[in-house]
Amino acid sequence: MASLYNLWKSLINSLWRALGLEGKEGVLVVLGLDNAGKTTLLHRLRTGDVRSFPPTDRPHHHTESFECQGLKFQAWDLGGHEAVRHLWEDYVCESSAVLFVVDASDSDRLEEAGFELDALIGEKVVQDVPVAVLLNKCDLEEALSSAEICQRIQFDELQRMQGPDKLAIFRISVLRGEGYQAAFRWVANFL
Ligand SMILES: Nc1nc2c(ncn2[C@@H]2O[C@H](COP(=O)(O)OP(=O)(O)O)[C@@H](O)[C@H]2O)c(=O)[nH]1
Ligand SMILES: [Mg+2]
Repeated sequence: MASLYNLWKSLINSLWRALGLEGKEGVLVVLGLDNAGKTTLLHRLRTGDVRSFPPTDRPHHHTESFECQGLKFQAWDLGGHEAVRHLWEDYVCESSAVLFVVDASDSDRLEEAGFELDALIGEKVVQDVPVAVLLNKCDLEEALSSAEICQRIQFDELQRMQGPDKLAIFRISVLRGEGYQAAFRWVANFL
């Protein structure tokens, strides 16, 4: 048992090192519409496992969290769950950084994602908290270009409000294990 635990620990250590998170402490809040890929990302961070699994559409599980070596991850589904907004707002205020996951292949819900981002940044919920926008599912052919997504979520305006050094955008594929390393290294600078 002890050696299994050590194996797991060294796996997590090397994973953390690659992300620039080794020895860092803080609370990272993961936000985004349902189906963006938050659970998959957290699962990957927790286990190194990249398997695809069915969307988490269980109605009573709009939040999940895990804690590992001084880092606490707390994820929330946004959109249509206004009742729980005050819950995650409290977390965001106290957090070290926000990871905002967007499904880059879901053209129909980009405005909705942009609306939530605007609520977060425009209403000063995040204030000085850095926000990394993760355009996920870039492995899919139907994933939109960064330029189109930026235009549709009015990224320039968000950046003007948040400040260019506190808002960054990354193209990622959790499924392929690509892109989010750069995002975490950016976030790690603030921890
Ligand atoms: N093609 C592709 N699908 C993904 C990726 N990340 C997640 N998914 C899929 O998107 C769906 C929703 O993911 P989930 O993590 O449950 O989203 P959540 O609602 O934000 O927690 C699942 O079927 C995942 O397998 C990705 O990078 N590429
Ligand atoms: Mg989920």
